[in-house]
Amino acid sequence: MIKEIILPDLGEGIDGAEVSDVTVSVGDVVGSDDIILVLESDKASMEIPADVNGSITEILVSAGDELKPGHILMKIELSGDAPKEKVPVEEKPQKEKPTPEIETIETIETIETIETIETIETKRHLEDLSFGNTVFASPGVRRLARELGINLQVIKGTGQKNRITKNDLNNYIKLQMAISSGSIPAQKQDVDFSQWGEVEVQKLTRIKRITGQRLQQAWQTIPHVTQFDNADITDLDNYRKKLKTKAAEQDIKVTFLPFLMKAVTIVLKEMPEFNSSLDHADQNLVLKNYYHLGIAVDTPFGLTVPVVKDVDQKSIIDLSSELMDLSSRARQKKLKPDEIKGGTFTISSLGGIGGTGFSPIVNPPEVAIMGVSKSDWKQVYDKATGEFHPRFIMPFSLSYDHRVIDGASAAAFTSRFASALCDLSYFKN
Ligand code: CAO
Repeated sequence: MIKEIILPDLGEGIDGAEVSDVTVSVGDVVGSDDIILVLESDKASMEIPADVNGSITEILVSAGDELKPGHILMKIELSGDAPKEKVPVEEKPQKEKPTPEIETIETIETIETIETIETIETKRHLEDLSFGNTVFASPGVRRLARELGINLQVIKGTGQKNRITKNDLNNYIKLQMAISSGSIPAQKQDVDFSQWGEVEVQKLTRIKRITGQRLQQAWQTIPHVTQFDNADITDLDNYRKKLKTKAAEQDIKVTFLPFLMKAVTIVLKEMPEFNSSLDHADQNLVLKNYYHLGIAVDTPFGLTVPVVKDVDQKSIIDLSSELMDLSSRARQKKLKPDEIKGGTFTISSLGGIGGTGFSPIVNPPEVAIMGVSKSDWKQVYDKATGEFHPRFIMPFSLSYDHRVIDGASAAAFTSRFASALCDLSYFKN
């Protein structure tokens, strides 16, 4: 029996990937775990297994092809054990959101047919002020342009005698909306920097290009606020040192990160809106009862965010060893698609590098992200004794989507997180 091998769903936010290597040829006999294809997506290089046993009869893709989930990759003559048929995951049809574009068209129609209540004097004054005599446009077009603060002189008319039609205005509005939402980049001028000195041109990696687009979109569409705070991790540092020495015997490196992850899940359980997403229409909050943390990893190809699942159910040692594995495979582009999806909250730690604070960008569809900076010894005043004591202080920040989270909740979150780091009982099992 001949079966088609189909590209599975590649994970959250990945709607396509490029074939970087086809690792089999027609006639090859493969097992279900054998890799038949290597893809490069925005976040990682992904190895696609055959998923069935058999002999390849036809290869329908080649290096350089851009693929989307559902694409037929190869045909295979099945053999041996019955294939592990996977139930295809059907994409739920996205409900159409009324787009501002449609609303704009309706507004234009309405304005053209309904008399406004502006006085004639006001109209005349505004028309003289804004548009002068060189622009030809109907009163309806002028009125809408005036309401939206659009100077008609910047629009090229396509009607008779260069008259600006309703369509011209409409197209101009659509273009401006696309530019401001980031879907069309504003036109940039190519600058010849070599006129001022020697230059070198480096091609951006695919991960950098796509991450850049996603960051820009997140920055433009999410109203960000960042809350800064400090945590006293003196006792935690002592405890970590002991655990680190013990874990080193098993070749496991215990850094601060697993403790931070554990403490974050404690606070997420207490404040569930931080572990949520807005639905597609921005009308409902989807609260998640699982705690999968994305961890930003710096790789030679750019930023990658593998996801550690069910952090609340894992020990510090389990988390440490999982972090070592995920960050090392991220740096070799060896993450699997399901290892970079399903995150509910992200931590970006620059604590091993330096800095006193930064404001990370929320990783959609999540609504909050924590940024961790390098801890340092500080003299802290003890009100009870009236003395200063050296304490190990970790600066951290929380950027959040202000549509979902209020400033007061964010301040409560960071305070609670700081206090959780002082309670070592959370980390002892
Ligand atoms: N304060 C003081 N020391 C810290 C610290 C902190 N907040 N965080 C880490 N350290 C220490 C570690 O404990 C370790 O020291 P020891 O060897 O004595 O234990 C050292 O710094 C190096 O840690 P690390 O960076 O190797 O390990 P980590 O678990 O802290 O982080 C990883 C792992 C993968 C997150 C990190 O290597 C990385 O890639 N960070 C960059 C993430 C990034 O680029 N974010 C920016 C994204 S833009 O928003």
